[in-house]
Amino acid sequence: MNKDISSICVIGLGYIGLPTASLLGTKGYDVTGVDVSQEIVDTINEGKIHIVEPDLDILVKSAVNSGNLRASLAPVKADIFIIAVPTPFKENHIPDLSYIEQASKAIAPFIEPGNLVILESTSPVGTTEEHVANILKEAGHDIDNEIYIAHCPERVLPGRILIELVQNDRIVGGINQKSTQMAAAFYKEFVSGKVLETNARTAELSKLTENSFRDVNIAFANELSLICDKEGIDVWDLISLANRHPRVNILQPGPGVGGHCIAVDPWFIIDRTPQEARLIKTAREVNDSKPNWVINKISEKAAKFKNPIIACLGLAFKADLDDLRESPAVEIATKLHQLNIGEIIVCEPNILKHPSFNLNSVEDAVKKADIIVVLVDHKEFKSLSASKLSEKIVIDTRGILK
Ligand code: SAJ
Repeated sequence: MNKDISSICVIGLGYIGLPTASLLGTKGYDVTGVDVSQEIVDTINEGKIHIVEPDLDILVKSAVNSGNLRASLAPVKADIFIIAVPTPFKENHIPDLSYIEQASKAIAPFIEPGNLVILESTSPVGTTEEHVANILKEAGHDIDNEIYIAHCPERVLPGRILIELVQNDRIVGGINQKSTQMAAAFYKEFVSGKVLETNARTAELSKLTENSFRDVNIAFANELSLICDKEGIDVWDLISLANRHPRVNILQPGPGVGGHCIAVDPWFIIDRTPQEARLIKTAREVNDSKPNWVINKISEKAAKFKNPIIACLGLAFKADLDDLRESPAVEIATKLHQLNIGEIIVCEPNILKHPSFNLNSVEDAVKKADIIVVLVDHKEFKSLSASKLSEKIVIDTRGILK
């Protein structure tokens, strides 16, 4: 631990802020985590967590019990401020930077000369300079000489957050050289991967590029699934064969792309450079249209029954998580329900209740259903035996029941 830095204030206690705050707490820093939700603040102060992520409960409990982590509704003075708030989009896929702006305004009165402010939230190019730095400048801080501001995008994969938080390489880009150096020195204290230095704008675009790369590649797989369906070819066989080529590595098709990152971040590039980002936009459209394609497939099968029971297996945006944000599975189940083509029953082993659906166990859902639709590759579904499915119509959007 760097002796010059002892206190850290983390703004936003979600999927990134909470793991980061608790990791830093267990490394010996004095950490205050800030969130707008009283419920979240109370939960964390009891040493508990409000999200599902492997081992996070143990880390939070240990950081809180050691006295190094506490949650609060308001920021406090600190050596380093880390902003880890959401960056969703508004209508027409316009980035919504209001959470970043609110967080910057909230910490402004607590910042002192020598402090470092790090924006970890995924952000459109220019956000660190034009929003965070500008707000702090307007609040009276000397951003050129007295305080330091940098962007260090989070790059962790939900489900592997605690491992990747430490092991992944980090990209650090300051609004000036000194800010970059200060931020890089901080991450080197707890990251075992490389800490790579650049400027704020390149760091911003780098994060967006990584997620757009994945989106474009998933779109390729999803497009192949449509082509294979027309040609009567098994897309998973096709991909595993093509991937035997030493320079081919195709991702997996699915019911669409969900989550708060890959389905969102490419729009931050498209919004600023729409003429240039043609491939990135098309990929978004291919992936966003996949849920409707799945719904049409289910409707075709349902039309052969009088009032079929359709079991949707999974609501989360990907395997073995409770995260339903931007989930294509939720979109499909909701639209199927509205279409009135049968009785829709839902199974999601990672959540206890859902506002729109009564949840069934896997066994009940499979037993009752005429049509089974696999929407998420949860471990509970992978082990379904062929004998239980033999009488059913199965639409497997993840290719796990082969
Ligand atoms: N998906 C497919 N086929 C695939 C891979 C994924 O359909 O072959 C779907 C998933 O089911 C899911 C969506 O894509 O609906 C996104 O899942 P994901 O596992 O690809 O990514 P996320 O959103 O969980 O995390 C991504 C990661 N980015 C990259 O791998 C480039 C992670 O490292 C980032 O930190 C995270 O976004 C983020 O926070 O930006």
